[in-house]
Amino acid sequence: MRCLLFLLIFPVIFAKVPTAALFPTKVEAQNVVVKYLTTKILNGPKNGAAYVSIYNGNQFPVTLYKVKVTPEVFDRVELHDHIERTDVNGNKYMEMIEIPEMEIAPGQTLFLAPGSKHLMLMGIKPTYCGEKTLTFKFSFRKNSRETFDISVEIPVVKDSPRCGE
Ligand SMILES: [Cu+2]
Repeated sequence: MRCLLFLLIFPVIFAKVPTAALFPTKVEAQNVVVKYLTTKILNGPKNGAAYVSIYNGNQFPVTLYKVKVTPEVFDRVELHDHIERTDVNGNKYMEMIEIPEMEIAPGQTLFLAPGSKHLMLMGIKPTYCGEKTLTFKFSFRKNSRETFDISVEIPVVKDSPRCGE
């Protein structure tokens, strides 16, 4: 339910804050490029979201299966998608669901964005505003089952209403 509420208010807030332009950090490893990591932490909601684009320059698919943030200012990070549902009156609506992983085909870019697949930052802790930077560790699996990580550091947005600045 909280997720649904967040979805409804999100487009308004996103339009005001062009955060993607602020963090053009690009980190590459194993022919995978992680770019434009952006967090969306609002004042009220218990959970936040993060968006990023991930390019797979390999000849084989790679799968994002886990994201961990340090310092641990969130209870956990979930991989989410939106699916269309129909209510008892036949009205369609979008709902967020947790998914176990996200596959990126060879030569393709996975865009995590509002209204699409995204990272859900579950349970924002009070310590969030005390941090200067956060490190997102993205864990990938190749189709050979071999795994690798890519870590991306981004600043904590202090001028958000949540942090009172
Ligand atoms: Cu979500």
